[in-house]
Amino acid sequence: MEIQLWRSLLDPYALAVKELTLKFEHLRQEHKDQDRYSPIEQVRGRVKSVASILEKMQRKNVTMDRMLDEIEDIAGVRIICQFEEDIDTVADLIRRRSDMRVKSEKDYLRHIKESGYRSYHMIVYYPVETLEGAREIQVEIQIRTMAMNFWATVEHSLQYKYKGDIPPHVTDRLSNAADAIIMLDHEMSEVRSEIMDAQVSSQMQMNLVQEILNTIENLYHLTNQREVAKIQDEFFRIFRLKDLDRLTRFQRELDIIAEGYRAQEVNFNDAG
Ligand code: 0O2
Repeated sequence: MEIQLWRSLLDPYALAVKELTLKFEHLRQEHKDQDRYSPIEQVRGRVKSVASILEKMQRKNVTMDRMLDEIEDIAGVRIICQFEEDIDTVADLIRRRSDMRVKSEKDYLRHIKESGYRSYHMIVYYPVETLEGAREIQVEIQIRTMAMNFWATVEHSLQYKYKGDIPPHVTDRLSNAADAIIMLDHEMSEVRSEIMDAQVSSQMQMNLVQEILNTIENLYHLTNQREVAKIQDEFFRIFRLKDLDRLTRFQRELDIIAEGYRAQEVNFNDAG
């Protein structure tokens, strides 16, 4: 029997997971930087353990030569959302991307699994560059809410503990918990727009404060330090008011002062 070199075999999968995790995290950051609500709350990735691959091959009767084709979740990325509505948004984002191609989709939101499992799955082809050249890797992307993820994580641990044969009294509890999770996601969706507004405002404030402090720091290097100290005092006074409009006005005024000194664009950490 041919010897399997698992580490080299799985290496491109590790690269795909790293790249995709970084890309989805970047997408989340882009939303935040532009004061927009991010449908992505958290990103996680993993390469399936060899033990888990072997177990799945046995269960599905897959031979070694068919493994890379038929075990579709060797590379796995999980995208966690706050609200159920975000799941469709993320799935759409993925369908529109030019750096991956969707192979198949499974909707366990509208077709809940018998276990109570809910999630949206997409298998995508993703190209990676290796020493041997370009390769297309299959990656399973699971998209689910935080609440769905909590349930799935707990259920997965119990499946492991009871080797797939969870006793009925625990199954009943899990089933009740799955119903409660549906309710919870539904309730959160009802106040979604309020929560989104609150989060966008808080992000806007964080971005504003960062911009103001950058400008103050740039001014510090360019102008009279006593003047800058006065500006800083005024900033602290306005910051304490917790009034986003006042903070926005202050930033505009500061920009005008900074324009005079061309301080806005200067990043002293990058200079020289
Ligand atoms: P791991 O440890 O997460 O890698 P299947 O026959 O159901 O095992 P299939 O047909 O390849 O798998 O695809 P499916 O149904 O989309 O499931 C793939 C993955 O979804 C699973 O991988 C789990 O991560 C998750 N999943 C599917 N069903 C359930 C469930 O009932 N409970 C939980 N907690 N997770 C589920 P693995 O290989 O099972 O595990």
